[in-house]
Amino acid sequence: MQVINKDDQAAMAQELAKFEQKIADEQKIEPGDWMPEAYRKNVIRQMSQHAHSEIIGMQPEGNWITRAPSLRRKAILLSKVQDEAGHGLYLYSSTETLGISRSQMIEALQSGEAKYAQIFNYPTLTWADVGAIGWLVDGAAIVNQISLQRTSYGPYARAMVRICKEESFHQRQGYEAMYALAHGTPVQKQMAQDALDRVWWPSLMMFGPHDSESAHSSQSMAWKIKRVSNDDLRQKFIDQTVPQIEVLGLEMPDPEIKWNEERGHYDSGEINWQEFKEVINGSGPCNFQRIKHHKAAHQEGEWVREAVRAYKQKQIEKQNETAA
Ligand code: FAQ
Repeated sequence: MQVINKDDQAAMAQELAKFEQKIADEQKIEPGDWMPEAYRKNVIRQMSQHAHSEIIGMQPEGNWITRAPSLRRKAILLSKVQDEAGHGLYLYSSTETLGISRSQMIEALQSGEAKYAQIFNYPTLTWADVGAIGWLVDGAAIVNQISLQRTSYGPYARAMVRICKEESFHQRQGYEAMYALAHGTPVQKQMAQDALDRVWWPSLMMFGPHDSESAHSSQSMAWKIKRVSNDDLRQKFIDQTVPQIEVLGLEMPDPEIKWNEERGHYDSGEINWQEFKEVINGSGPCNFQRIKHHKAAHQEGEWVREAVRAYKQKQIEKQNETAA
């Protein structure tokens, strides 16, 4: 066990007080700043899981790129999926500022140690699912990410500002695709309804367990890593989405959705938390397939990493030659 002497303890207490003051003053914590180890670990956990979600999230939609119903839809979907890759890359880079390498994060994802958003473990059965993902999944992601623009870790907050702008386009294109289906033939409308019914509940689960069950919330809220609670964000999403369902002319995916005048919010039914637990613990419909595909794609990209290493080595040798 490491023994900390009194001087070191006093210095640490001072650093901790400075850190807490910064948090209280709404200042950002930056990569070179002192931070408690538990803060660093928690931000790495959340940011890397967020990055993994963006990357794994490319798979369900990527499945439809070759089958998009028109050139316009295909071009939009291609650029959206590329945006998700970009989001993953900003987030991996920002997470690296906390002293973890990208390969360590990938290893944690592939071994199952690190999670990613459960929603991406469901299949995309029809074209309408692609619309529903843009509308509901990106819609839920934005509600959360807007609050994360004020997260206390500087690089994460700045990444969120850029990501939110792109997610906003994603949400709109998804809604527009759903609108076209909902106002199309009876079969297309039914496809839109089925996609809404299937994607609705997993979208609500994206906000995580109820506040009372959330392991990390109280510490994350105290350190302003999270700015709004899981349940409050979920309610915000429900309140903004129900009127959109009405505009689409679709049936509510949950018969218990009802405006509550007293609360000033929509009431809704209870989420199937057993299903949530199973999916986050690896037993969702597509968990195995998602990680298998990730491993294969990562393996196929090994030649790029090899080339980067060889190039770096050459640069070092050149520098050494010039210095000699
Ligand atoms: N899925 O104590 P809490 C996107 C885990 S980006 C899987 O409440 P926390 C873009 C949680 O990790 C979507 N696991 O946790 C896109 C923890 O497990 P751990 C991703 C979940 O962190 C769109 C345990 O349960 N967005 O969609 C989930 O305080 C379309 C206890 O939970 C973010 O990651 C879940 N849904 O709150 C891409 C936003 N919920 O780590 C392609 C940033 C909880 O101890 C297509 N993250 N868990 O093993 C956050 O805001 C938070 O991490 C929460 C969870 C709110 C997700």
